[in-house]
Amino acid sequence: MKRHISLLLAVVLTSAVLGMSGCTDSETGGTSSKAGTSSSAGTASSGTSSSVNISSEEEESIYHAYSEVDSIDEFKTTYVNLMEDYFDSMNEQTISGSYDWTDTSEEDKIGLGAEGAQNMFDMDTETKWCSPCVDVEGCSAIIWSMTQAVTVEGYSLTTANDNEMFTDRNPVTWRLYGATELPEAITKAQIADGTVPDGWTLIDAVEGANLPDTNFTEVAMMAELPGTYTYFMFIIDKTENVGSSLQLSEFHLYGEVQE
Ligand SMILES: [Ca+2]
Repeated sequence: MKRHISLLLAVVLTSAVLGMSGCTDSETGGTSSKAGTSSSAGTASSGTSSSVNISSEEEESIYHAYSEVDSIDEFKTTYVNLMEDYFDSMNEQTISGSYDWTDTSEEDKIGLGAEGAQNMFDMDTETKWCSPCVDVEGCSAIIWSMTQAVTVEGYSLTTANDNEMFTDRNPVTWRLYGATELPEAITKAQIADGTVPDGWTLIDAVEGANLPDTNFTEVAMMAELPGTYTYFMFIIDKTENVGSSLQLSEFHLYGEVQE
């Protein structure tokens, strides 16, 4: 049985046309220092929202409001950065915007091909995933495997080198799933209508985030539904400017390892 969620994507066609901006015009930034901290903006739900209980209520929204952790330093002290030691590989099921993230030909390395989703997992904020989400409905489902099962308690997103210049590239609405065995491939149609293949379990879903338009800024959130998984899927449902680009320099899972 597939989960259905009440996904409200305000796809404004006019902004999709007027707001387009590619990723390759962005390379003049990157001069700011790496902030590495979050601004404790947390005012919304904090870990117990029942709005993510999607067990059988098809019309019930799984999303909760965006809320950063109060202290990213304490967060990092409490939990292990799971991506640092246990990231295994990107999965070929990944749908990364409008282009093929697996294309690493030399000529593509000067453009979008060098800014594939795998750049979110290299522990380097100087490299980024930049995706032209002009087809924002069903735009992106980033799928990867870990070297072993890990227990995810929270996660973080890090802005990229030029968010101060391009202030419409942050994700606004997203979902994070885990699986113990790799499910069948998700399709763009499924992403667009909010369904996922059997086997994926929701970890967290945020709606209406307002990430900072600053460079190299890591913001962390607690997972609403912590769990232990080997495979993960990160879906972007909406960006700040539908039709413009999306970018993140890093995506980290935090939690514990089951030895
Ligand atoms: Ca990176």
